[in-house]
Amino acid sequence: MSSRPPNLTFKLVLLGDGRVGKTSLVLRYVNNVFSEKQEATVQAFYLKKHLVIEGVPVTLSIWDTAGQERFHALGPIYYRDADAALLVYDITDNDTFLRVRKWVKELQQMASKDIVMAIAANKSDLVRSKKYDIQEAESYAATIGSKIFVTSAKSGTGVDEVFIDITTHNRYVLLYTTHCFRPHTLWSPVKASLGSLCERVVFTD
Ligand SMILES: Nc1nc2c(ncn2[C@@H]2O[C@H](COP(=O)(O)OP(=O)(O)OP(=O)(O)O)[C@@H](O)[C@H]2O)c(=O)[nH]1
Ligand SMILES: [Mg+2]
Repeated sequence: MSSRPPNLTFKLVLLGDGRVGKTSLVLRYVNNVFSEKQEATVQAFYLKKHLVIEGVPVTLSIWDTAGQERFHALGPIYYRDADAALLVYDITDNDTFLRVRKWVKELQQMASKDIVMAIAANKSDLVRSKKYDIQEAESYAATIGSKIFVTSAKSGTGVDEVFIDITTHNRYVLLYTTHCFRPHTLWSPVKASLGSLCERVVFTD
């Protein structure tokens, strides 16, 4: 392995109903901008973000899909080989949460069984008193081994947290940062068994 740590590339797909704020979350995270007049996505939108997790450079390949029903059938193109899915709903509109459940079912049947999922309860700036009713969403997230993040693309609340958390929980990033990038911390039989994995987990940007 070279002394320079390799760049891990990690594919993240955003799914959710139309108008819930998927594109706005991505643009807030990558470019730190927000528009009240964000236009609906047609098919999908791609952006890249470089970040460093535990000293390891990671490239996030972000596929922001179109939420309008007429684009639903395109979903598999984007989630088929995704490492993670960020499921977005609008905290002020319960119907959009039902759509999250539908996407989860579809991912469980069609996507990689190792896909990491997180849920963003977006538009939290629209909820007065900051008393979010996300209990139902939290219980549901627990049943699918996932977490809820309360976000606002408008104010920026929770946005970095959700993207960083989902990246950190990617199994390759976890394995690489804990087992490969710091091999001296490993017990040697474990190191030997992971050796080939560490060699394989080399992605180029
Ligand atoms: N108040 C508020 N408005 C938001 C937030 N996020 C997005 N919006 C607004 O909601 C509308 C839809 O946002 P988009 O980011 O286009 O939603 P989308 O999920 O990408 O929609 P599709 O591309 O149609 O799937 C826009 O007018 C945004 O300005 C937020 O956190 N708070
Ligand atoms: Mg969009």
